Amino acid sequence: MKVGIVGLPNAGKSTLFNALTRAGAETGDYAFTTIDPNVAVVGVRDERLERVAETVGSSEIVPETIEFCDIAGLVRGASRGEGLGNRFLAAIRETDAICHVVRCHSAGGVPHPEGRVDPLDDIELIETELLAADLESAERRLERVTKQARSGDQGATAERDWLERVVEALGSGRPVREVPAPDGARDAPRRLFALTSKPVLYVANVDEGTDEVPAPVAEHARAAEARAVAISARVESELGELEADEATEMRGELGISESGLHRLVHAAFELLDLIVFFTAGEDREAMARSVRRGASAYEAAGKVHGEIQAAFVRAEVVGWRDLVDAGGYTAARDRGLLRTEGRAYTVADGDVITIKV
Ligand SMILES: Nc1nc2c(ncn2[C@@H]2O[C@H](COP(=O)(O)OP(=O)(O)OP(=O)(O)O)[C@@H](O)[C@H]2O)c(=O)[nH]1
Ligand SMILES: [Mg+2]
Repeated sequence: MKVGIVGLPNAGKSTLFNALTRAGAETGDYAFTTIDPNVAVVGVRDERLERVAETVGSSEIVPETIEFCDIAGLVRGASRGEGLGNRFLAAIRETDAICHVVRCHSAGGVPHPEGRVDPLDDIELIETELLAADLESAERRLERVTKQARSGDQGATAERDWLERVVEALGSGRPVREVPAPDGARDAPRRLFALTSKPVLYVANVDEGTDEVPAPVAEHARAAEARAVAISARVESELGELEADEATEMRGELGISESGLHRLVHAAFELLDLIVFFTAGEDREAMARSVRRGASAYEAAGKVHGEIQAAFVRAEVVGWRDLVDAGGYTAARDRGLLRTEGRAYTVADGDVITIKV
């Protein structure tokens, strides 16, 4: 899973990125601290996987990963070349989701590029720039596809018709995700790499000590069928520098129940409608992989390895908690908790799957 981080300069994008990745990207209280994109891959900590690994005696834990890409801030008029322009958006064209960081904290020492803190206005400003960037690329693509359509290519004709509707929607302020692709051009959205076709997760960068998304941001997210989480990027990045038990103690003192990062990752999985399954064995690695909700055991096998998928005979499946409670595979089998399933089995979140080849 790849996630691109957008927002105004000084919104806290790199601070959040560092908290997520511990990658040590440069942050600063001036606009355009980030110029070149920062990219880092992080393992998603999953306690269930740790318990499974312990139960079956795995040699190593291999978590699912997410790649985060932190780019320069967008300013009003970026599409017309203001600030650093919008070319750096190309770095996040191929991501699966957008994480939109919105400044909601009121720390006086951090200048706001518009000179005031107004989360909803900021969101609209950024979204206007994303629409403008998509309009530019949709117009370019439309020109190319129109030429192809002249030769009578049916796919190109369907894509052209779709792009015409896309250009019209973008021009009137509607995102690409609101223009469904017709049957004849199913692949067209993928080829456009539109930013406004991606699901959005709003991160409200709030004052420390709060963990509520400001109402206007929450409402905006709801209307857009997006998700929103409140995080203090600064607190999370400071906690990220502590040892795990120190951080837990600090969280207790600050009254933050669950790690903001955990909530963010959780929300990203929900946003993308992903679930997690595990594979684990004695003296082998214990691994977590995500699949879309509703995926079959056969698709899950493909996430593990192409060869394993090709050789799929059956799957042995047990819920992670059943496995842990039983104390191992043999006991789980004796209790009738370990089931044999075929390729078509629909994977459930938290399944531990052994693919038999
Ligand atoms: N008080 C407070 N300050 C924060 C918070 N998050 C970020 N900051 C500060 O805001 C400033 C800007 O943060 P950055 O993470 O560099 O912002 P950015 O969005 O990456 O900015 P550009 O790279 O310039 O686009 C830094 O001085 C941070 O320490 C927060 O949650 N609370
Ligand atoms: Mg930055």
